[in-house]
Amino acid sequence: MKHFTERLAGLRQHHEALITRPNEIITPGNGVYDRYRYPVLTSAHTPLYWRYDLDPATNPYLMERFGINAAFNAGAIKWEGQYLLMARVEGVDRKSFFAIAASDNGIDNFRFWEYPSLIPETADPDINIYDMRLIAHEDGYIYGVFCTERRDPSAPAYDQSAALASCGIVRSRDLQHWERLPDLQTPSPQQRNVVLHPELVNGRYAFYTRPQDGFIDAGTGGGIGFGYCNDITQPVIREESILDGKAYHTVYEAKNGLGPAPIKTPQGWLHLAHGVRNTAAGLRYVLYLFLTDLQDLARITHKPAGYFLAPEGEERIGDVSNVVFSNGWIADEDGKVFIYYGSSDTRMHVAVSTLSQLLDYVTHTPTDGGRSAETVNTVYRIINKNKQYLSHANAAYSLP
Ligand code: M1P
Repeated sequence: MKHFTERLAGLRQHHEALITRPNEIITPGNGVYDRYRYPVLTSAHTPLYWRYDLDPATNPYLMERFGINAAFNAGAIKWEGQYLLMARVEGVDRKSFFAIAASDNGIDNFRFWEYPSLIPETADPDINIYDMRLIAHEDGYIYGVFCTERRDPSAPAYDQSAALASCGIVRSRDLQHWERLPDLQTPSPQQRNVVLHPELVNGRYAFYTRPQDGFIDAGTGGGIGFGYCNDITQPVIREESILDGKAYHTVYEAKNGLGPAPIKTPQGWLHLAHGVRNTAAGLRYVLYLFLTDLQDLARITHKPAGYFLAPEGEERIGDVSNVVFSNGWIADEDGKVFIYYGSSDTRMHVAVSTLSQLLDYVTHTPTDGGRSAETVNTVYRIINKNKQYLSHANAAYSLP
């Protein structure tokens, strides 16, 4: 009993220290956003009372009865003055579920609510659910749009990894009670990274999609798609167009997908997405930004070349290494933007910017010239413009 009590005190102290650790900006940064040193959520942030049986009679060794493997790819929303992350929490049994963690400042002190979220099933139960996008829609509901995965019924018995990905939809008015709607139907055999646009368009619901042939490979699909649905309670998209396709020798050569719902700005809808390319070391996931027209939602007006944020340091390593993935951001009333991203399918981080910095980035960063020679031209243009500030060719600066 003494061992139990001492061990529990140690666990509690350790857990509390982790949750209350102040986060700090990594300087000097790139001027576009501030990265923060510590992850905002990890598996170790989950409450001890989810993982341990705290009864000394039934758990004398105080061992973990249910292990949590990871907490990542969270949807995000500001709710009653708090920053909420609806994380993809993955048990050691490899099943993901959703759980909400709240913070007062958006950068640290994220604490999980007492219970994980209860997501109702459809008649065809989900085997695994993940990557929630939270959308405060103009119809008054908060929608949760996520990936639901089931075994491919056509796969032979020897193949136990073939899966079908579809888009599941729930909605709520309090983030506690969720109503499940039918899964979204689209012309594509599989869907992942589906996002609901936050406003109605001529009375219709608009979705960003990501058509794909296979579970991992986008195949003939891929690209961020777009389509309308007339009735959200019977969600069907009959026509899907590609808004932002895959492109040779770019960071979204293999596939891409939208992140969170776009933010409305005076200059257009600001989008955060992930791009994937293949390397000898496997797939590499990075984040990029683009802007679409305020009226014509499927028309990109600005798109910087390359990535906006790529894995760095410990972010590079995890269950699926070399991955950053975002499905949640929060735009505050004062113009601050909290960009939440998962790294390597393991943990959650935050980077903070402002709408004005992000718009400056998206409208002034050079676009992809498509070839190395154009990249060199871009660097030449920057150097030549900077000439007036260089007092000596390779060295000193004389700034205004
Ligand atoms: O493992 C990397 C990511 O893979 C999937 O993203 P996509 O469909 O674009 O390949 C998702 O499973 C995502 O959760 C995961 O982080």
